Amino acid sequence: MAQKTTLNEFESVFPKLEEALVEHAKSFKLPEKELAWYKASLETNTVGGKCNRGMSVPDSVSLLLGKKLSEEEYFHAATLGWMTELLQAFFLVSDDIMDSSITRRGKPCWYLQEGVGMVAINDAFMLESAIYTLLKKFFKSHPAYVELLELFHDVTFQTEIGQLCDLLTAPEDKVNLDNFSMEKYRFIVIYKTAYYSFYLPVALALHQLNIGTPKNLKQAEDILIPMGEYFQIQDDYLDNFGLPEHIGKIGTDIMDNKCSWLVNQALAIVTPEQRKVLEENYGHKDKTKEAAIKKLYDELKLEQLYKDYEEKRVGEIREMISNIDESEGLKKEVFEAFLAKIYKRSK
Ligand code: DMA
Ligand code: MG
Ligand code: MG
Ligand code: MG
Repeated sequence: MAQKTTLNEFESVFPKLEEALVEHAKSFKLPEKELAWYKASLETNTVGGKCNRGMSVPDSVSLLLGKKLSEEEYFHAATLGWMTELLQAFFLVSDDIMDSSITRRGKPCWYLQEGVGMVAINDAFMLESAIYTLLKKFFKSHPAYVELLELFHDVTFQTEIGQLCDLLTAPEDKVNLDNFSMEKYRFIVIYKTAYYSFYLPVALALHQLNIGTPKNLKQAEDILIPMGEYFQIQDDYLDNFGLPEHIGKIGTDIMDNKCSWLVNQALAIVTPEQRKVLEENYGHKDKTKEAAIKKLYDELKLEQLYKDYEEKRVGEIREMISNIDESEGLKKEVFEAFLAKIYKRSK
């Protein structure tokens, strides 16, 4: 029988990885002060989240094997999981700078913490490098080492083109609602979120077990990309309708002029007068204007629209899962388990 990991169990692996990363930095005689900085950045930015992505690696490996993992299997799966969390940390540290965000995981964003500032940019790069340090140390002799390396490189690029499109579609103080469309939206979210958050953990699990066949990877991608798209739609919904106490961050999408799911839904149903409200108030760093948009979203009943979308989409994803071909070792439960983690989430 497969066994689900717990946050405690998963987090208990992190100190070993941190030690390996610190030892690696020490091998270049990195001075004490910088070593302590690196440790603080690793701990603050990598640990303390929900670890949905990271924990999905050991959970998937266990489901694929249909048994509780041995200590060694668990360590390797959790190490791959922590690499997804390092990739996420790299993206979040930079995303918060680019989005002018204030809080993350209930604390000030890293770049806003005492004495950090733009050093955060280099810290983001170092979080990314840590992935490859760990990969080399723990997976160098794994038969899928090159596949793992390429997977991280490919997914990183995919996320970066998504972020590029997200940012260029949201220029500061140049509001043009005609730039938004659901087609643009789908491109942004598939690349900025779905690949690294959903495809990556499952692809890592398949490679750990040497069943990353073209057929298995393709089937995983075909389901996990729509699932990741749904996840980012939840993120956009929660940006406005979620409670900061739950989501650990304060929404910035309206002020940031983002091509969010909500604004696209609004554009599809507004009257000409309501469109004027959008045109005059969207995308400004002004609390009163933001409040006018929030009021419009309520009038348009976007909360209910989202809930209806969620039910419909989850039904469709379940249908896709039921059609999976398990002949090369893939298992439907991997996708069911991932979906269960995010269905109706409030954080
Ligand atoms: C998330 O986009 C994408 C990446 C690559 C971090 P976002 O800016 O909506 O995320 P958040 O709401 O967490 O700032
Ligand atoms: Mg952001
Ligand atoms: Mg962003
Ligand atoms: Mg968001």
